[in-house]
Amino acid sequence: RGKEKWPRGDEKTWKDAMRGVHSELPEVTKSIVNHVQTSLARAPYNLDDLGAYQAAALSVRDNLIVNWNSTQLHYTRKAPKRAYYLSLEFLMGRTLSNALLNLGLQPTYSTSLSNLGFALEDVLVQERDAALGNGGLGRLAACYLDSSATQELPLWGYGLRYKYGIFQQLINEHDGSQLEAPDPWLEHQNPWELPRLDVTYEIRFYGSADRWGDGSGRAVWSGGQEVLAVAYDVMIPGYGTKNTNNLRLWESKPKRGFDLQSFNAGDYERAVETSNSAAAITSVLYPNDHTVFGKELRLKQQYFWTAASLADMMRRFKNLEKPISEFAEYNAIQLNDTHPTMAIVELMRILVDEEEVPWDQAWTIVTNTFFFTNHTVLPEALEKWPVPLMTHLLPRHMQLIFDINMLFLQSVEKQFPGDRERLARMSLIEEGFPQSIRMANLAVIGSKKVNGVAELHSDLVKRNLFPDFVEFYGQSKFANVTNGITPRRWLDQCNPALSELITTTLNLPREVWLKDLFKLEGLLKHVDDAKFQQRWAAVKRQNKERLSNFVEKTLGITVDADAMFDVQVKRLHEYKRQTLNILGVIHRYTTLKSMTPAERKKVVKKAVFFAGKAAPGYYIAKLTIRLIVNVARVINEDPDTKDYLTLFFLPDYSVSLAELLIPASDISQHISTAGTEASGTSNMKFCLNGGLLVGTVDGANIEIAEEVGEDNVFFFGHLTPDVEPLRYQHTYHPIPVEEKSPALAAVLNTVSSGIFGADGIYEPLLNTVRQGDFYILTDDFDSYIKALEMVDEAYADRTEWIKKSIRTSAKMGKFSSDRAIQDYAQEYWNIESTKLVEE
Ligand code: GLG
Repeated sequence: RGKEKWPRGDEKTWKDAMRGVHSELPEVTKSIVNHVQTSLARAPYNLDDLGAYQAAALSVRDNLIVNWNSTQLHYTRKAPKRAYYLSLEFLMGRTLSNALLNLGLQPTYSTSLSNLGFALEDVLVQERDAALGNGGLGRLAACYLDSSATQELPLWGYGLRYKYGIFQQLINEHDGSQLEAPDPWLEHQNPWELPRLDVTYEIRFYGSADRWGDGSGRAVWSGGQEVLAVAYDVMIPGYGTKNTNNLRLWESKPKRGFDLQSFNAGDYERAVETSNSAAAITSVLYPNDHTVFGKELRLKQQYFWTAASLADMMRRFKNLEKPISEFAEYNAIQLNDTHPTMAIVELMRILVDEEEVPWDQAWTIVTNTFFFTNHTVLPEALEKWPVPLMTHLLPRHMQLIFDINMLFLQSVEKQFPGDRERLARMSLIEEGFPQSIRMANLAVIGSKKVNGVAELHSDLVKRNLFPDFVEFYGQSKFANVTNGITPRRWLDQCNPALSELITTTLNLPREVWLKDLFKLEGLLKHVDDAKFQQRWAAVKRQNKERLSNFVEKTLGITVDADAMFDVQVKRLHEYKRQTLNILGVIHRYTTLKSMTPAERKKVVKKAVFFAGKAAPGYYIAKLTIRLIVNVARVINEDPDTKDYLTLFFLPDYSVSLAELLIPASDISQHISTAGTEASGTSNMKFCLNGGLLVGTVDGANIEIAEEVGEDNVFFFGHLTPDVEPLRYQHTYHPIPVEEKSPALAAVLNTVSSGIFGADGIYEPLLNTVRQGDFYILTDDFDSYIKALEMVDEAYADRTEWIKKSIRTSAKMGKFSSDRAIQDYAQEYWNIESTKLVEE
């Protein structure tokens, strides 16, 4: 030993803090050091960044717990109406930086950590993402939690505490294909959750249901298997307020350790098996996006979660000592897609069987409590459960669904006598072998209001998904809430330099504009100010360098930060058309190849970035990834072109990676077939950070263009009403690609020629375009290429481009999730802000 040396930070600060005698040290420093010594039981000598993260997180958590406790107590005392957001997915990402921002403790922790020898930014990246979601739907839920706390609304989230979140994506070095690895995110302790071992409920599966047979509709459900739901609470701090909301996640556990009888009989394996099957319920997040597999375990998850959540709400409501008839006056429940639809049936069961509420009154309570958001019009994503499976797993609920359906169809019959086809369309039961339950129909009839997530989408929900229901209930049950994003994470945290520039330019405290995003319009006054333009461009440049450094570290390839950064990041799906993008890249590559060196010099340099996961069983999506990776390998090595065009597939897309990519984009692509992307939310994030949008006339792209002005976006492609006729044409009167788009045909042939991998491996992907072309790539390719040419042209005029970028950010006020959550609070849930007041 001998040469023991203080490794990091200020020795005296450490020693004073450890002795706990020095009163002049900041509280934060003492608290961090105290957690190092006690909670972590570590010595400062060998403390690394991860240890520093853990100690800092525990110290921040102490603050959160105080606020969280006071908020919950305050809500209990005031007993306001509450709202509950039921979502199978919450894609939270990292928490520490968000908690620091919302608590206003960023500067304090930065200083304290630096005195202890750590840089805040190195500490922050030690945190693992909480990735309990697939994509937009899960991230939307996370943004809404942030906004509900910020707006001081009494809202709780309810979800599942998956042991494994979304899989980790790896790229096979050999052939470029996607590999999946588990995401054991709880391996290190999670400081952001509070286990509530005292908050548990018993959840029943299987067994039998016996009707009373007295005409009351009541029944007794007994037997089967019981599983324990244990609550874990995640604290959700609001920005610029002490209000701290709650996200309650359920973990499943066997009711009694394991089956002692089998164990004693010497059958150890069987004894553990029962305990495994209970634990399996919350073990993994289903990695599917826009596809539904009718797996029993998934239905188990849905019921386990909704039953535990409702039992919890019921217990809280009972503490108010109000008559059960007032349940809907104190509780509003938002269904995030059809996943929590069983909650409708479960509340019916509780009311009818347990609370002995007469059927009609129970149904009135239910239909005043629930609200349903639809997130997609893709038919393959609308959930349907086989009747035999439901009967086996939840026999009582199957009876209730049949009863609800019978009474519902009677009322339809009354309004539309003799219209049997209409009854068949509206029924909760779809005929077939086997019969199945249409969860979307159940969600509609069990809810007070139904909404889509952008204007166009809400329109399609009415016209294409539920036209019969609109006729039956009238227009007013169906409405729109355009999605939003939290500007705290998606501007201030991910782009601190831009946030700083905005604050000084608006000459407003950032607390003001971060809570009222319409204030960004004030930037318009400065759009012609050359100094401001320069600063704006410098921030973008700095973010591009930050991304370049990351790419160099992870992929070992240098990126020229002078190039235009063109980004498409989202789940891989045919309707999102990453294929269109990669075929466009190949077109650009072959065009460059055909040029003389002198001609190439005039072309705008471009770096194209892709990231996104494909569902493990989605063959075509995985093949698209493989094509992107292999095209990148060819292009990035080609001495003729690599100075003008580079291509990157960044593995393992996540919230944290998005935070790095989004601020660095010059353009981003949102190019779904018109009418297929319900809203999109990353489009909002890119535009908020001054990236321009290339897109189709789809989802929230339309409303973004309305706000920022059509001359600041690059639109292309056919419109929604064109899509069906084109599909019809592709199916019944196909025109060869060569005829419709010679340019596209040439690109397809280039891929077929084998320069990105021989043996025809990409043929199945290319054939989706050559035959059927369901996502109308052939029809949109030429106008897509034109749009990209216009992007190049516009980019060449740097000043004009910077102005476009400023104008875009300035007009993004509408897309704050604060606006969206207020819309839900006022128009749907009827809940009010309940500010925590200090006593
Ligand atoms: C969906 C849609 C997106 C939408 C998101 C949030 O596909 O267009 O933005 O929900 O509403 N499943 C999704 O990601």
